Amino acid sequence: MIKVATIAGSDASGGAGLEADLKTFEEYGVYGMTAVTLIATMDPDNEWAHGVYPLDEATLRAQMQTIFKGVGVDAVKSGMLGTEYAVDLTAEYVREYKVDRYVLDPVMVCKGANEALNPGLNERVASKLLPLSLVVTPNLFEAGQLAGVDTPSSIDEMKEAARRIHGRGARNVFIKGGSKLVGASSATDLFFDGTDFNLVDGALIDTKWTHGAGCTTAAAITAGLALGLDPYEAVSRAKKFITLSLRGGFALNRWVGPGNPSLWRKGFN
Ligand code: PXL
Repeated sequence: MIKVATIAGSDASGGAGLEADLKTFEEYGVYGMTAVTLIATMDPDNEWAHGVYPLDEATLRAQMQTIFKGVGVDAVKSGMLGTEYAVDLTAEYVREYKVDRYVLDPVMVCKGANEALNPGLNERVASKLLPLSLVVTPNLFEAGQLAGVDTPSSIDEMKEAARRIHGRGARNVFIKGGSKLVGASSATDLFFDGTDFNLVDGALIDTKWTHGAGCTTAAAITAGLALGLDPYEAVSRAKKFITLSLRGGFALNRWVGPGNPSLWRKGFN
């Protein structure tokens, strides 16, 4: 059995975070494990405002020991880390266990917000984790932050950000969210392996129910890598996976709605 792990937050509403990762791993037919960094909650009495409850360092380290020393992994993903020690433990275990297929999803904000929750932490993620990553999966905002430039607003600016992020140590850079560029008529993401740029195109799905799309995409890339795909193949398949999932997007309540990754299993691919 192919085994993958996610080091991520739990989203109590189930659409993002490690819940999205596990659902995606299941669709890919790989065995998923979790090191929980924090629990994210949403307040129905206060416009779905997010609460963040980190787990302490010893609890996180114990989960890392379970996974890396106790079992072993074919690929690893990290998502919302939330604390300095979660960043440091991720770097320590990826390095010590020589994890080659490590996907860094540099989660800085939940959807809607466009302000980094913790700029100091983002810099720590960039300096400690980019050099260990096989693939990094920023959205436009995160790409700007990692690259030290304004949020890209054109394909050329996405390319420049990708170049800079590659220069900081990521072996492959996948910038998501070209659909947000002015006038975009398709969902165009950008893949850069340090030599060539590839535009990864998908249909632009007209839905506001996209909660967890970033987590799902990075989890799909991780599972694809674990199954032996090369980075570009893994990204291309993940793009099909998330496009299909978003076609099945649905409302959980008036504030939030996730995609539906199970459409993949149901044969809509
Ligand atoms: O989608 C970003 C994200 C990642 N991880 C967790 C989250 C969210 C957004 O809600 O809750 C745990």
